Amino acid sequence: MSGFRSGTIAIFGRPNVGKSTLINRVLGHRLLITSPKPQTTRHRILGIKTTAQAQFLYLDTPGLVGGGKGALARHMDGAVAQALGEADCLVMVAACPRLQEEDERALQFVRDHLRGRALILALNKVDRMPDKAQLLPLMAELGRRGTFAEIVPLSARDGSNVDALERVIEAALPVQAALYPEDQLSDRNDRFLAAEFIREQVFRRFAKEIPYVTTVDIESFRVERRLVRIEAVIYVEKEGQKAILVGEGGAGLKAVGTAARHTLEGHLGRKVYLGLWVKVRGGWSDDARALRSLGYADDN
Ligand SMILES: Nc1nc2c(ncn2[C@@H]2O[C@H](COP(=O)(O)OP(=O)(O)OP(=O)(O)O)[C@@H](O)[C@H]2O)c(=O)[nH]1
Ligand SMILES: [Mg+2]
Repeated sequence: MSGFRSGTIAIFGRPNVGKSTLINRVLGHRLLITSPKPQTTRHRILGIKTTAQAQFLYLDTPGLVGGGKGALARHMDGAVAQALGEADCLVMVAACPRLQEEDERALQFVRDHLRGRALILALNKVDRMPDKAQLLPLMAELGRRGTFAEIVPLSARDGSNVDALERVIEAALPVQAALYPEDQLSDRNDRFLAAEFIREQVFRRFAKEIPYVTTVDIESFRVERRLVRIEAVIYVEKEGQKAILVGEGGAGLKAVGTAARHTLEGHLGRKVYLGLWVKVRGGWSDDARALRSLGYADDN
């Protein structure tokens, strides 16, 4: 096919600006987990969209903080650096109503990785600017910096102007054949996504430190005739955290399981049985070997 474009797009920015929500919107599928808490995304994950003219390989990345301490923080910064290194097109996501100090730090981080590639700014959450007259001065101010080849205001939540971003990205991709089969949605398998959907519910339902001391391991994943049978363990660092997560009479764990099962059934288009346990594994987040055994080493 002449003129077909295909390439990798790194989606990066500070935590919580809506990177994963934006990719889900573009894909029209709930592939990536999202939550109101920062640092929800921990891995570099590919979301693939194929049209008649192009194949878009969107790389979701963990929110960029830079210089975080501990093995998990280093893993997350490394995942961003690797995505920026391999992408054809760089899209920084920021959120209305203004750029913050953490956005400036993310910008500083990418400046060292540009190598002549254009930088596109997706200015997300415009639905939060009730007075659109405020948007124009912000756009003008950002434009004057000369840092961004394009600035696209949009809302990942309601979908407005997301198509404009897709057009800008398409024009930036190299002319070449598709790199993945046209019906492939991700580079991650359903077993990996199952763990993510469980972790998503912990991020959405629990306050303070609980999400940050939690990881999920899928012990078995079996496709049976009538349903998909999944057994999973949620790891926390201390006994007290386990008690909070399990909740009174098991109510907390049950709510996590029910909601995660619904997301999984939506993704797989099949009935799911989900068996869920909580176990304590002290210090997993700062132990490089524990991280590897929990699947944190395979993406950087
Ligand atoms: N109002 C509004 N909220 C949004 C929009 N896009 C995302 N959000 C919300 O912002 C929060 C963060 O969204 P995520 O997609 O998880 O953000 P992220 O940048 O991937 O965050 P990390 O993975 O933690 O770096 C969620 O509560 C989203 O619902 C938007 O366009 N408008
Ligand atoms: Mg995310």
